[in-house]
Amino acid sequence: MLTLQSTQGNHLRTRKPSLEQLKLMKNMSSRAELFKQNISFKAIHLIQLNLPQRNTFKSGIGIRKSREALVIVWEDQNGTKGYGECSCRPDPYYSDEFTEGAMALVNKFIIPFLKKNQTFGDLFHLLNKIRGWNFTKAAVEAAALQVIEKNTGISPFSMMANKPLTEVPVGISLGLYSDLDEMKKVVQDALYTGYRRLKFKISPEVRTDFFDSINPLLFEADTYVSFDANGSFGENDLETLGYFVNTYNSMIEQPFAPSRFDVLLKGKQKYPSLFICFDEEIKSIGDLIKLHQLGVLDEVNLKVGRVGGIINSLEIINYCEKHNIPCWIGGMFETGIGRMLNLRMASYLPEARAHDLSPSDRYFVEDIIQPGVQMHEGRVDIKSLGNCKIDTALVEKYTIDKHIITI
Ligand code: OSB
Ligand code: MG
Repeated sequence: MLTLQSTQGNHLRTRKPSLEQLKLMKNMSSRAELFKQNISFKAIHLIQLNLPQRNTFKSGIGIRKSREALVIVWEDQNGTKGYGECSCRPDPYYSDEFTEGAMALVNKFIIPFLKKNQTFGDLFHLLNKIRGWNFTKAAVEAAALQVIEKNTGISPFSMMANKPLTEVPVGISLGLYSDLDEMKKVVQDALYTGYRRLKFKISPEVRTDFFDSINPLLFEADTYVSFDANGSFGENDLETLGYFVNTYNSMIEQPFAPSRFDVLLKGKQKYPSLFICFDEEIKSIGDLIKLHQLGVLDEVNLKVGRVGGIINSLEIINYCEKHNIPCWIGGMFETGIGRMLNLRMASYLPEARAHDLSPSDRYFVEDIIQPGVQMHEGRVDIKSLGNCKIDTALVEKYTIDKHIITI
């Protein structure tokens, strides 16, 4: 079991700019270069998919048996296509976005403002004028950026000073279990498969006695263990939360509801060693800076969609690096389209222990990219992703609704 050191109290200490960061500052012009790129527009395709999952997944948010995904395709005047995945849920229970709402937003507040030709800067401005709807904006941005990269070779990742990793360590997120034998088997399988981290969903109703019985397995293994409460603990649930704080000396993701700062302070006061990773609560760099400067943030689960896209994510990664904040990439059960982007983003986080980015076959009977994302000994080889192509026949097979909107 690894011990984490709290960054509390250190939050105002920053590193001197390293050579890498100086290089980064020099590279800032490439952001301007990207923003100047022209992107032409012919059509947006809104494709709703329903991908059967291998297993039912239960968390504090709800139960999932299949992944209802929204793929947004940007088609330019030459027929070049870029793909983005809107990874919000079909219901507004993780964030306030939901699939049908996302489609309405694109139809009403994005497409009518697109021109035959614009710069990426124009598009970025148009998207960021819209408040909220981060998953939706991120999908449009990702699709457009893919078109630009296909046409010019210029990508936002070229703004990064660090060289990307060639391999990315990944973990597994395990749901809530009501059957101990099932839970034990899943844990044994996950340890055997070689995941670099096991993340358990927890809630105030969680059976801590189940954890008592699997702890020998967990403590014996050399795998990091963490927990994700999806904001489910209130001030009357601190005793249950204490079980996880005191038993594991590990990280707890989003223990309290976003914005319940009062409960957060009570929790931190009661358990000084409570090490908090924020998920739902960080939707922008401003949220991150606020929690950091208030001294309550220990770690960040960065979801590209949740913060409104790639450009915003890279800004967050740079802030975390500068302030020594551990940061890793989270997931929303993305299909191969979103998963490949997440993995690419993860390759720019050399310090991350593991990301919530398991291989395709952990989630789906069949992914829409072929081959699917593969993992070896808990790592995904970034180069191998170059072979993963969107399989249009499979996209069709799992499509439940499709709209093509042109101007
Ligand atoms: O809280 O991290 C979360 C999935 C959907 C909504 C919220 C969360 C999650 C996960 C999935 O934990 C992790 C994964 O994709 O492997
Ligand atoms: Mg989470």
